[in-house]
Amino acid sequence: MSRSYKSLDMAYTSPTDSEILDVCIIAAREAGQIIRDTCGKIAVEKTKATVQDLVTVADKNCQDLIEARLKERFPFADFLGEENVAAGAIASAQALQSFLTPPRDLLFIVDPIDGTTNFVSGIPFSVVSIGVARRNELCVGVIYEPYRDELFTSMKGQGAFLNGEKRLSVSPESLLINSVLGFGLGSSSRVATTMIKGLSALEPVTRGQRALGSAALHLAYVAAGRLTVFYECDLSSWDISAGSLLVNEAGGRVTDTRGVPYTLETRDILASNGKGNIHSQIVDLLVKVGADSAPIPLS
Ligand code: LIP
Repeated sequence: MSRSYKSLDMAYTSPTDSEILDVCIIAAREAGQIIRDTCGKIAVEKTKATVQDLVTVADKNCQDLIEARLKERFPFADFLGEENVAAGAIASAQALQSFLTPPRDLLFIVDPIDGTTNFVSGIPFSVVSIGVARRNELCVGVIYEPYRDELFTSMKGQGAFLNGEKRLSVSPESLLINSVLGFGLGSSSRVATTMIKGLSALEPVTRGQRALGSAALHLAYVAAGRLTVFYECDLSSWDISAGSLLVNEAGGRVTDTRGVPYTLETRDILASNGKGNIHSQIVDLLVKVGADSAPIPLS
């Protein structure tokens, strides 16, 4: 059901981005403490589309906590959480579409634990990701990495910050050959095959490649200038919405892998520092070798 605040016969004042950010930070930090305290100690509860696509009780607990905190303050907002959506790319795209048409006054897009395989394995590379959109336009992004207590935040038009004080800026590097590329192989052979094709083309023309196991963390690192580029196919809105706003607000560029500007429906993402010809060179290379998308089989 679409909730338009104006249609409800109740006094409602739209919250400011700053008010939204403050509550997202509280929720992200609380969920982050669960992640930090239980990393490597929680068994896999089930798998989703593939055996590589893991879910634990912590994913659901963190999502429920985040939703409760956000709904306490913004009861009429809509909430799209990874753990509420059936497995697979088609279900993910359909779930998002149901929140975009008609547009919602306030939509929270949440991945409670991005980097679940790392979390299950005890590898300290997983984050909470909260993207916020007003009528389909991103306005707030929060990514919290609890192991190093690094809080990456952004509000549209107001820059991106680390721990609320250090302004984030993408890498100044302008040459592809000096670029460090973050990537993920996804959770299906269909995506991995495409990604490996892309990496085979990019490896000879870049300085290094890193797979940290979390799309949101990769995007936060592009915004922070630690990675030059992040590339991955077939991701969901909850993996990349917060990080895409961070990269844009840190002076970077976010498109799909064919160079089309990012939207909430983007699934094949290329984020870069936007310097020199780095972005366009990568787009041209991916399209040339057929690594710009991982088509979903219709049957
Ligand atoms: C993960 C992404 C990662 C991708 C994995 C998985 P999750 O999200 O962050 O980039 O390669 O397949 O989708 O499932 O840990 O929230």
